[in-house]
Amino acid sequence: MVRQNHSRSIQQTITEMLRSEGGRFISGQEICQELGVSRTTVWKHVNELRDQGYVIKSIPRKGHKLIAAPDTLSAWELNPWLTTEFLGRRVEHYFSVKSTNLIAKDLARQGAADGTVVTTEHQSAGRGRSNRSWFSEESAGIQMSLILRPSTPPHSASVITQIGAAAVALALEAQGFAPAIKWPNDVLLSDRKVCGILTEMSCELDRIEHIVVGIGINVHTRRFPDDIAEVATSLLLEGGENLKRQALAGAVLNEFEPLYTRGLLGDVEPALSVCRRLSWLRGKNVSFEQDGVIRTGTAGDVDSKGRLEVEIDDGHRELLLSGEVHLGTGPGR
Ligand code: BT5
Repeated sequence: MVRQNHSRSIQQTITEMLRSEGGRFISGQEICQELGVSRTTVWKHVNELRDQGYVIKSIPRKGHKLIAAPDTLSAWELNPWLTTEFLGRRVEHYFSVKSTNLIAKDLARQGAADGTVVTTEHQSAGRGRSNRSWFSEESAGIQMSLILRPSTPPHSASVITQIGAAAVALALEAQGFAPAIKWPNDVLLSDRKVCGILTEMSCELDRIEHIVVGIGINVHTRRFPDDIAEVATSLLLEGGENLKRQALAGAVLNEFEPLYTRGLLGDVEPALSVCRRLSWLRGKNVSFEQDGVIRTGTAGDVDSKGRLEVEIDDGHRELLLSGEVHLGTGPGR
């Protein structure tokens, strides 16, 4: 795990000072004074910022000038895009981790605040449901995990995945895309998966300790590994050429917070109505496993609790709370 925010306050201050100078040079001395650190320390951090992709021009006796900032998901780069009250107000950003969900669960156990968000540029062991893996390419996607501490009972948690899917879909619609939501945790473009959501919960019998909502979005990915090449897509491949990951991650958090806050008050309709409007499964022949038996039927709507209605071929209706639903008669999709 390579942590990138150990020097956050110094690097944040340096980038803020360089930005506030509106493209002019700012002297090393001024930065030293503001931060109360030595010139050597300022140099070290300016160089570290360069390693992170900041283009900074430095001229002796003139100082430093910011030429370009990278599209990273650090706290201070994400912050200007947020309109939230609590979500993302603390961001833990890492260059590379196994999985942001694992980090978020650790942080949550250590008491991280409600709304803390973990972001990374790269996951070496990104996780899907049921021990499946999630592919990501360095700095090409959004990988983030939201730590939530809802006061609602554990049985209400499954709807949070759908709040996540609705938030991503709304953020994509605002960018001009036409997403569909494949119940319960996928967002699709042109029938291919562009986003997956992994919700994990730690709870007691009647109380949620914390929930971690992991969201992975393929943004700039051009090529996928062979095993998912037919089923995956990215915003770039769907025509989103110049999207900023920061803007999109911010938009997802901005959409998530009000849907979640309404959900906490017992009103999950704003999120579920988005899932219904954009439902990819409705009317399709589907199959799912129940008690070791594969059952087939026709997918209906998402009900008022976020469950998927399936009209079983023998005529009765099942309500699925979570789990796998495949198109047709078996796995493949
Ligand atoms: C998911 O699982 O779709 C949940 C993915 C959650 C990823 C986020 S990234 C941030 C956070 N940290 C993590 O470690 N995870 C979360 P599931 O429904 O089980 O789908 C997994 C399947 O999607 C895989 O078996 C592949 O078939 C496919 N897949 C893997 N990577 C993909 C990608 N980048 N784009 C599209 N499909 C992918």
